[in-house]
Amino acid sequence: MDHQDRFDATIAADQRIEPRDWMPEAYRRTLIRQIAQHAHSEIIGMQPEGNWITRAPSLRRKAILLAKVQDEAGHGMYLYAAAETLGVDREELTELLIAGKQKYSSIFNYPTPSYADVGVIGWLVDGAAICNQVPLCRCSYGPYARAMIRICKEESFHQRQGYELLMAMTSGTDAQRAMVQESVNRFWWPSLMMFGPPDDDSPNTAQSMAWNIKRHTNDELRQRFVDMTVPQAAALGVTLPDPGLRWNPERGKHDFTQPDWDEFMAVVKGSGPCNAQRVAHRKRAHDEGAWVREAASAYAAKRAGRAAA
Ligand code: FAQ
Repeated sequence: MDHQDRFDATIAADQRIEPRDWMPEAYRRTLIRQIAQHAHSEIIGMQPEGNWITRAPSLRRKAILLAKVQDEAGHGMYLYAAAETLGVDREELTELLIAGKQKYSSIFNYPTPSYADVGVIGWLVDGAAICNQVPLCRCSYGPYARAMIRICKEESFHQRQGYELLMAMTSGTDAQRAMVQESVNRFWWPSLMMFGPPDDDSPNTAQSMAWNIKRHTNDELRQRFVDMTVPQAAALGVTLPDPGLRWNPERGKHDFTQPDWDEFMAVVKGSGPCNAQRVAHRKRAHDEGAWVREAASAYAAKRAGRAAA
């Protein structure tokens, strides 16, 4: 059996590919692309909510938000580590992000002007992330699949904290309920875009599904998210801003309006409301951290020298 046959047989048997196994170059490249984008999303995704850490309305809310944002940094680290098993370097991936040569999720290019956005991000954005990521725990590439197990457990805590915050706000004053509704109106459409373009316009899905990297198409997961979210919105007493949203008894699913795919493409290409700000902030943090990386390498070199002596 040659390398390719062994790889094909492993995929056909729904088993895992591990870092030392032979893999086709295109499989490696697709994984690096997806895992790097995912890692960058976690790291850039710290910014919209991080914006509220200094202004959280109580010590309890601040502690919860700090923990969530720190978890996102941790997710970025697990994912960069998974990408490194494919032969790339984290430093190199960060440089590509800062140079605008690798993507991160469109959702993080929208602003967070209201504290209700913290709850709505937890509910809708983490909710969408969970829908998309639970199937990735069964991805054919071992290190990515294992990283996703831990990430999904933490994402479900994130989703709960968002929902709990929204429950508190919607049981509060009219002004608080209005804040929640206003935030839902802004985040609903970008949340639907998180799943990627419609299946007919998704160049990567078919091959990624054949390789057992993706387990469902973008449209299947988007539908699952809508069906999951509708009863949660009803329980909160908020309206999802889609006049076309209704239960379809024949399909046993909700019909809904597609988001504005031209807006999605513009955001992905760099013209979203916060793209420039997000990347500039990441670059500043990276530049300011240069001395830490230098000190860590000097320390590691010194220890290696001592061990060799
Ligand atoms: N934004 O052919 P497809 C989180 C690109 S959750 C930007 O369908 P694919 C947690 C796509 O890369 C968010 N670009 O691609 C959190 C491709 O371009 P390329 C991160 C997008 O890969 C919560 C092109 O469009 N989650 O961080 C987007 O088969 C709260 C054509 O698309 C993940 O990354 C988009 N929304 O499917 C953190 C999950 N959608 O690469 C903080 C893992 C598509 O050819 C706070 N990733 N594109 O140049 C995936 O599941 C997949 O990569 C998809 C895209 C589903 C995102």
